[in-house]
Amino acid sequence: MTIFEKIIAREIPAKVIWEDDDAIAFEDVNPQAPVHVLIVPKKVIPRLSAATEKDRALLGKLMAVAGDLAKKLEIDKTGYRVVINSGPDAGESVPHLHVHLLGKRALAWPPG
Ligand code: DGP
Repeated sequence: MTIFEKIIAREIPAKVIWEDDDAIAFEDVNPQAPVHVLIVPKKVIPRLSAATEKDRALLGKLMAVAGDLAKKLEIDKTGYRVVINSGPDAGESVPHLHVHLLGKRALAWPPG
């Protein structure tokens, strides 16, 4: 079980800000910006490169939820970044697909 499955199962605590039957969003434990939320599908998909044709609607939903939460967290006007780290070169550290939503500060580009 990954750490995110344990959060979904409420076996370990997290600051949950939104949830429905398909996904959950909670604050990142190691925030890289004043707003740093992880949007995690409840279906276990290890990473974006492991998603299949069947996951397309779910992937779209994760993006839509990121936009909704950006509004809820009032970073939609100042701007925000949505990131998925897939695989070792991207620095993926938890093998359960998740979308990072970062904002409330100016973010550098290109990323490191
Ligand atoms: P990534 O590097 O893209 O795989 O991002 C994994 C993120 O997960 C990282 O920013 C830190 C966060 N994280 C790891 N363990 C926990 C945890 O137990 N609780 C919470 N809230 N976040 C975690």
